[in-house]
Amino acid sequence: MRTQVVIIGAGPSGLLLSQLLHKSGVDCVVLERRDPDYVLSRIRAGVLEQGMVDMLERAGVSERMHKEGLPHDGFTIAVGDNRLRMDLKGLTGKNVMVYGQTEVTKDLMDAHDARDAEVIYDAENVTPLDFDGDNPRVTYEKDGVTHEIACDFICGCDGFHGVSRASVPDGAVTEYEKVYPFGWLGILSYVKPVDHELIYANHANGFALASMRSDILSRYYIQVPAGTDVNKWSDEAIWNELKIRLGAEAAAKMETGPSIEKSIAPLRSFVAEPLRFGRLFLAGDAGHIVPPTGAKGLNLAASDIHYLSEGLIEFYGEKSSAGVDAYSSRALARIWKAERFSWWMTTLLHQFPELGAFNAKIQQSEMDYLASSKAAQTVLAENYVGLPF
Ligand code: FAS
Ligand code: PHB
Repeated sequence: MRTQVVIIGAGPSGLLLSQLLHKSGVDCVVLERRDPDYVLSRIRAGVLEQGMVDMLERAGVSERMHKEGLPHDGFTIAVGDNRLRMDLKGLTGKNVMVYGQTEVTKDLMDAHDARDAEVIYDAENVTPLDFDGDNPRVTYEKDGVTHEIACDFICGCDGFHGVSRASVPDGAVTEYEKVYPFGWLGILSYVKPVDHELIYANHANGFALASMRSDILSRYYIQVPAGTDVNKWSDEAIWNELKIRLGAEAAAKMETGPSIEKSIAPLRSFVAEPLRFGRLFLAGDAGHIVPPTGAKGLNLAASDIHYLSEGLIEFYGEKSSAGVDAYSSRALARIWKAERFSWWMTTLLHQFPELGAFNAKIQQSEMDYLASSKAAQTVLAENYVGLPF
């Protein structure tokens, strides 16, 4: 079999890239090692930047998002007894869209199904080969049969634990990593959100986030030590901790109920450089990870795919390799800005007992400065709504 681009991974990065390439007449095949239900079962991001909204519109998959998504003009930060509403719209003229990654992925899957696109699920042992030359190829196994696809380019959209970055020769990639000593325990529950906007809280017990997926489906998180066993946390214990950490005002109106999903995400900052190895590209979580505090993970995948799809479409349309040659440096410039912001939001909003009382005073002074300075609020707001692509 031959195609122009093989995409490894049918998460949001891979499917968005595939949809944009298709709309510009570039042939591609997507190889996904799991089945669609598994991909949809992972509850992840909840906030879309305008850049991602624009990408979904360009991909022709934004109709349900505009119907069911929740545009948010701001959010609240609470550090100790201080609460501050970040007026995103007032400070930047922009807002964010609350619409779960699961829904984004479902909309992309539906668009692929509607055009009978080549997305091969349950593809085992996907292996990118010969990408250091001009004739890359990918092999995979399905139903016990080994298949080979010859192509021009391979796009590794296979996430942090994927095969693409792992296939790059030792020494060809530099990895930058910071692992945090805590994770986020998240629950999803069919209860009314505690507020009409998100609340990020840094309490002496730890971080908490009140988010949502709709006006009847809430998403909450609490900071837990790295390595925590999620089964050690009953729903009741989680609700009680959320009431403590989000404060009396939220506790008084918090609706509680059974969790329909409960999981712990580890927190790390990670960047691989470069994001290109001959005819192999890395995009999305395959190339970088941010702590979810700044709601950047999924949105960084969007800017990667913006640069990569533009470069590939230009390669086939205008016979120019300028775009693909510039991909890695263009993507990394925006990635590192999001890494900085996500790290900064994480250091502001989490408890670091190992850093002692001085760190706690620094966090309080950060909050005091934010509360007293429109300039400081504007810096936070312009990063949260998303820096330009
Ligand atoms: P993904 O990991 O989503 O998708 C990669 C796909 O490749 C998967 O379907 C996988 O099955 C497939 N794959 C892997 N290896 C393969 C192989 N060898 N062969 C074929 N296919 C392969 N971001 C936020 O903004 N907010 C959050 O709250 C948030 N929470 C998160 C919680 C967790 C547990 C994780 C892991 C991430 C979270 N993120 C969050 C970040 C997340 O949203 C990612 O940024 C987003 O999923 C990136 O999408 P992809 O790059 O498509 O990677
Ligand atoms: C979510 O709703 O899952 C969410 C929202 C904002 C974040 C992280 C996660 O910063």
